[in-house]
Amino acid sequence: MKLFYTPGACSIGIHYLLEQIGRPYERQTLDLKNGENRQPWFMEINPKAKVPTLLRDDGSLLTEFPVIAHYLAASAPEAGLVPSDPERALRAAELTDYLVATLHMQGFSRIFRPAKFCEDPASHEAIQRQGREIVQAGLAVVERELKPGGALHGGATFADAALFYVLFWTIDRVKLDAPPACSERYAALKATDAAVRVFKEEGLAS
Ligand SMILES: N[C@@H](CCC(=O)N[C@@H](CS)C(=O)NCC(=O)O)C(=O)O
Repeated sequence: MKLFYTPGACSIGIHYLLEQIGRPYERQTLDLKNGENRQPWFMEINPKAKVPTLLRDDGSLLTEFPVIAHYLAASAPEAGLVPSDPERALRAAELTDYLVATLHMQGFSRIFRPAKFCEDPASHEAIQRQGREIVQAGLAVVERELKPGGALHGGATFADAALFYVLFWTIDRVKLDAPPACSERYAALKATDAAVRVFKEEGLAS
């Protein structure tokens, strides 16, 4: 397997999951800032021009964070990241999709890249504010899932891969307030050996 990733991008969640399951893999960085993802050689591999991109051992391509996360977790049953309780597995998939489709794509995209939403620089501050509001509202929903009594309180699932990067952006990058169960989960994830290796390999301060 080979992971194409960009240090500090959402691909850090898949990098974390790969380290967690312990299967052999290669990794290759892509410089998104310099548009390396749009170079012909990469577009030939992944026409979506995005990270994370996973090339499997049979040469087939896997894209979209929730799908890659589910695939990796399912390919390493011994790691126990796909819950055996079907309801909990469903909630893990639901949370992963919400983190990626709403908090990342709707919220953080506005914060990091307001020009994607409107070219006029005068509008960027308002777009970023809207992004922060989307993230904060989303975190309140995530909090209900993680706190005691919530569907994903307790043991690890593949949703942690998405929690890892969304909470990394929330707490370490943008420095927004995160509710208590989200903060606790991030502290626990960050303290794992897998996370320590990932921060080091991506050249990020932990
Ligand atoms: N829907 C994709 C989104 C991935 C995504 O937006 N990745 C960003 C980095 S965090 C990217 O590759 N951006 C490059 C670009 O848009 O040019 C997924 O779930 O994997």
